[in-house]
Amino acid sequence: MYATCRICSGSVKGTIDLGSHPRGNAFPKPGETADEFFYPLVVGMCDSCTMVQLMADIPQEVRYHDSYPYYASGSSVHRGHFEGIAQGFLDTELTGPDPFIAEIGSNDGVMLAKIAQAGVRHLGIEPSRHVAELSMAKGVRVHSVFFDEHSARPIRAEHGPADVIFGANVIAHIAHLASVLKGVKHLLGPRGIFVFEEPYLGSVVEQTAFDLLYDEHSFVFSVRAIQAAAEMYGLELVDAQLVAIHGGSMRYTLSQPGAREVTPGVGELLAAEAAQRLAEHSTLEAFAGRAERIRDDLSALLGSLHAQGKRIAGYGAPAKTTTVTNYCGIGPDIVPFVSDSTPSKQGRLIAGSHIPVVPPEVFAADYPDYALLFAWNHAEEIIAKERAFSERGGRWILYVPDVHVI
Ligand code: DWN
Ligand code: ZN
Repeated sequence: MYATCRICSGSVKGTIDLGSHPRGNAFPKPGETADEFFYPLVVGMCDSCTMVQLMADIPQEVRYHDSYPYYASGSSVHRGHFEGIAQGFLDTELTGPDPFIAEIGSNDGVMLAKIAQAGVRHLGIEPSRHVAELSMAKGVRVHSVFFDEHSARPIRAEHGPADVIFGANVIAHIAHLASVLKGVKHLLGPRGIFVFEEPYLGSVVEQTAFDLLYDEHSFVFSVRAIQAAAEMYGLELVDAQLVAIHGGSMRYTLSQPGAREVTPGVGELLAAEAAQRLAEHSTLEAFAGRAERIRDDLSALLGSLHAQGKRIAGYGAPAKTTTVTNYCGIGPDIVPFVSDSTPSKQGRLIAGSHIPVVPPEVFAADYPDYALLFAWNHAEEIIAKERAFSERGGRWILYVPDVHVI
């Protein structure tokens, strides 16, 4: 299976085929599952620019609907992370006479609220209206549009060039990335930086985190592919740093060409990617083989626990839950409910697998024997919070990087 590369128009060879899947964050209500949207979850790499991407085209309006249920403030670790990023910008990049920072996909304002408190000129660009409203309540200025080369023009005309453009867990979502890079080129000041962090292909491959593949992730970035994409659209990759969030992310910094010095980290990461053979189709094929092994091991473990009469609950309903439950055939017969702290997900179902999402109180009221940790990227925070479950003999099941019980 081949597709045309969204970045360079080269040829993308589909190598990871996880079958037919619904949208990761659809969360249908019970009784509203008849017309679920399904698409083929096939991911491949471009022969020319090496960008790893979803083969299918999914209209973005279908994804970031007004009730998009993800809140970046939902974890205390994430809140601290984004407040730290805001403070970093305030200390280093936003120190001039009248600095300006724009954030693409500002979500519930977790980062920009701190910028707003400091009285610095800012603009959140967030198409999902209800999360935009949450950030407005925190004093954040928001423009409810999709960012691209067209919407960037009136933003620059009104606010002037940006000292910083930021995006977290959003840039890899945008299928029209080429147009976003053109928009960034236009909005970014001569010494400005475009900083974005996204789940990292190197970490996804290393940990076999197949559940990070779903409709919202149009791309899984590598340093090599981002360097090529930046160059193609008149920007330069000047820094890249690994970040321990979402199971392994990379923070990229782009500038206008020649405006900033390229840090040694870029070369070091490129060398590490070459050693990992990250730009080879065979690496993705091997990843797909390991994902199948995890699927078989997890199905076998859950089946055997169920046969022994053990009670199993799911913990956390991130978008990843949709991929793993649908790929592994896990339904409410084996995992009768998933506990999640997000009110807008509660009372709804995991798309496709139709496991009901319930509030954490249901989990605590009658602890199961095993908890399948779908939000494995928050393992430390969750396991610490749920100490009482472990103390009463409860065990956690994890499946990344392999199936294990703790
Ligand atoms: O790209 C994306 C990423 C990286 O973030 C998005 N498209 C959306 C989001 O993906 P996700 O849904 O996989 O995010 P999380 O942060 O892994 O979601 C964690 C889920 O677990 C949330 O629904 C909240 C829940 N949770 C909980 O119930 N109790 C989380 C914590 C920390 C808890 O204690
Ligand atoms: Zn390409």
